[in-house]
Amino acid sequence: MIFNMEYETMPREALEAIQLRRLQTTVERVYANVPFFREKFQQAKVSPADIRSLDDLRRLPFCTKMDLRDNYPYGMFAVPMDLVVRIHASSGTTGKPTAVGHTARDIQTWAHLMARSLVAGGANRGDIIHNAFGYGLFTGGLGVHYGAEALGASVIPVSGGNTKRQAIIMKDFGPTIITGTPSYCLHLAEVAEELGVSFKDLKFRYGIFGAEPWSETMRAEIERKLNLIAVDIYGLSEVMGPGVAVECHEAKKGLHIWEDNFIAEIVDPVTLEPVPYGTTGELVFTTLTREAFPLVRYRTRDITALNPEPCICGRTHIRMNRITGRSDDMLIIRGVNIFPSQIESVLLDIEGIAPHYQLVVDRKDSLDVLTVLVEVNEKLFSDEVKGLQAMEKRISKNIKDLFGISAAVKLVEPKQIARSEGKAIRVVDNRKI
Ligand code: DLL
Repeated sequence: MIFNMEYETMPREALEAIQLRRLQTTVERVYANVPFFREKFQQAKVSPADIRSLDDLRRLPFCTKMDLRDNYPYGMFAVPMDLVVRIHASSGTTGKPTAVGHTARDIQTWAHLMARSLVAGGANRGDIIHNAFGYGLFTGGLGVHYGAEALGASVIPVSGGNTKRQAIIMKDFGPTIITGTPSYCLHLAEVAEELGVSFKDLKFRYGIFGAEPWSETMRAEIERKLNLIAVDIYGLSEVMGPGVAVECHEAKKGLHIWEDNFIAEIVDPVTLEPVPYGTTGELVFTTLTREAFPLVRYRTRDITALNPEPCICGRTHIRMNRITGRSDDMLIIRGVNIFPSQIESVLLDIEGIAPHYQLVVDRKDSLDVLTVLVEVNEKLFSDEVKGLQAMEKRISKNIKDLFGISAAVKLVEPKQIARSEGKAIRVVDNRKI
């Protein structure tokens, strides 16, 4: 089934005509209402009147997460606060996260795009959706929730965590669709098995997973363990939340980007020049319908390639490959986005800690485990064991308070962490996904 036949299967020409009209409106809106964009456009010597074709998009400057942080919290909003009905924030950031606002119409558009995405992923009216994405500032839980309601499916707002209870709910409530991060849902499957709840006896047909990188190998494992068909959903809070792009269950080969709402470009992360279809580079989005938080040429740092080939599902919207990495050092640990520099700021607040640290990430029982190795100075290291343990606990607590995730902290002797000739190796990611 296709949720919005007219728009999802629109011929390219008509789709591009809509894109141009909406791009012009967006550019006018940000120029009039967001000083940041007005100044950037003026520096680049472009004005809204210069945008006469989709190719003119390339004349506009890029924006980055740093720009959003600089204008924190509401500097990038394009509407007065009395029109903002919801505020989300990007997860796991210290001090200055990114705040993103939505008008009532933004929420409606998002719910609509999520409904499209759920249907593309195999859901329908009458389905019962076990939504294991976290509810809160993170957009996953509420994004899926509103989409499920717009579709007319029944949604169980179970959120993340409390895994044993989830297993019981899955058995008793008979959900037919599961949504969540792929790693958490695999973990959930393992816990359920331990409790004697077998996915073979459950009613799941499809699982719609995202918010973190995963692979074809993981898809095969999830499909086998959870006994369902698994599809990939993508999004980011700055641009909307989940539902920017999704795989169709018919092809399971690349994620359709809802192009009537977003223009996607792939650029070389170094030269920032657009690259041809099929070439891997950094994904850049321009929003076309966002009212409260429109973005022009936002660099996502996600690495992928675009595929314009027609799809067997009949949707005409371009597909992007699975995200294969990032052009920065952001890590996603249990769905929480973390930059090594943010851990660094926790460490440097503490006396006696040398500026050498390393984040080691492993995956145990399908869950990410973060270990933070931290060098201490000679003086501190000669302290009693009790003092060192107390410090490990303190750092671990600070990380938990700031990011909401548990990390094992290990203090090590001076000069224990390997020095590199070039950039320090801050992250050792042992996860095989
Ligand atoms: O993760 C929104 C979302 C929720 C997407 C639920 C899908 C499902 P943020 O917390 O802002 O938003 O994180 C966005 O997560 O730039 C990617 O690096 C990564 N990401 C999201 N989806 C995928 C995916 C949500 N399917 C950042 N595959 C993005 C790989 C993903 N990475």
